[in-house]
Amino acid sequence: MQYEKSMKHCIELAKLGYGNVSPNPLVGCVVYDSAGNLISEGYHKQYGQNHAERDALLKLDPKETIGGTLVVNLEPCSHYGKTPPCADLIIQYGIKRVVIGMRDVNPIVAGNGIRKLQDAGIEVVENVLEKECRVLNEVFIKNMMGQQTFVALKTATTLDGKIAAHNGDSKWITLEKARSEVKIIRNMYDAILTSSSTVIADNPSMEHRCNVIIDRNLKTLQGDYKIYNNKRVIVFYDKRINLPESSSCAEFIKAPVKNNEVNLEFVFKKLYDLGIKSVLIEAGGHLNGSALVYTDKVYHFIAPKILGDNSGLSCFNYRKADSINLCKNFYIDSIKTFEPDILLTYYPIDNS
Ligand code: AOF
Ligand code: ZN
Repeated sequence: MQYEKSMKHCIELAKLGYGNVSPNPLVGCVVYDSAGNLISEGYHKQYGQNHAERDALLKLDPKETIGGTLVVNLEPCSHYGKTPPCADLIIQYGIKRVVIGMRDVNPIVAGNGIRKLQDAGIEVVENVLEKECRVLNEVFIKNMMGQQTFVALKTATTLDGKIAAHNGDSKWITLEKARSEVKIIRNMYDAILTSSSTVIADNPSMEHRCNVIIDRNLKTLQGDYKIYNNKRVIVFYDKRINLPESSSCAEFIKAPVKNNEVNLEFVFKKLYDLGIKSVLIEAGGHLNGSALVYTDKVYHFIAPKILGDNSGLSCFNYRKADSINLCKNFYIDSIKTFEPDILLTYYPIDNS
């Protein structure tokens, strides 16, 4: 049996949980009988509901699974949480071999699931497509390891790195295929974070279940902006100013301000405490630049256009490097085409 192909299948199933399982991991599972026939598949669908392994096994009669193989992208759990331990159910179903993508980083599980299976005489194959499985659950890993919100950032630029012309015109840099991919990316994150400047300049709807606006002086309260039509809106503002009494359109949070900027470390910490375990920043060069030190991942769409204007707006107003060896460095994880545009996905290299 080709485990890598089965693991890819698990990853695809797991992705069906995007938008519904946070703060839990994305998990998919497939089951084969003793002859190697695929007999079931499952995934974690909703926070608090069955784990992927339980979802896949409960569709079967234990007679069918005796001597079979179960493939799952995350180590089966060993604890009583919202549901009983998946490892126990796997043992009850007479599975002979369990193939795992990565060990669980949740300290309650962390190897205990594997031990439970091995103690019951089950063969455990570890680390199949481990890198892919870790990328799939990079948010869960950061949450568990550092109790911090995962910060992603999306930008769309011309070939010469501009997000708008000098007068602010930005519609449209990328075309339909790229823009529908953005909707898919947004759904992967618990919230979209933007700035008052972007709200005022573009009046975007940024449709999402949770939108966060950094608005130091509460400027967005002076207009009628579409972003406020979303389900949940959180606004961070300067703690030294007074909130107008009639402000009921959002949750308002007082934040410390330094050098005329809302303290982003405070913002991300507060979001984590509010249960927002991942955010996607969609803003202009100013917020993008300030957020870069906190950013875990960048989605950078590039349109095959040259603005050719030095005074066009750049995607990152970051600390100015006087020499190339002072640049902040990244590694490119993938390059995908959304014709006629491309999407580069990159991660920061530490200490640069
Ligand atoms: C999931 N889905 O398919 C697997 C998980 O609160 P609970 O009971 O849902 O448990 C959540 C933990 O269970 C989670 O942090 C992870 O360690 C483990 N495995 N979780 O949500 C799954 N297999
Ligand atoms: Zn479980």
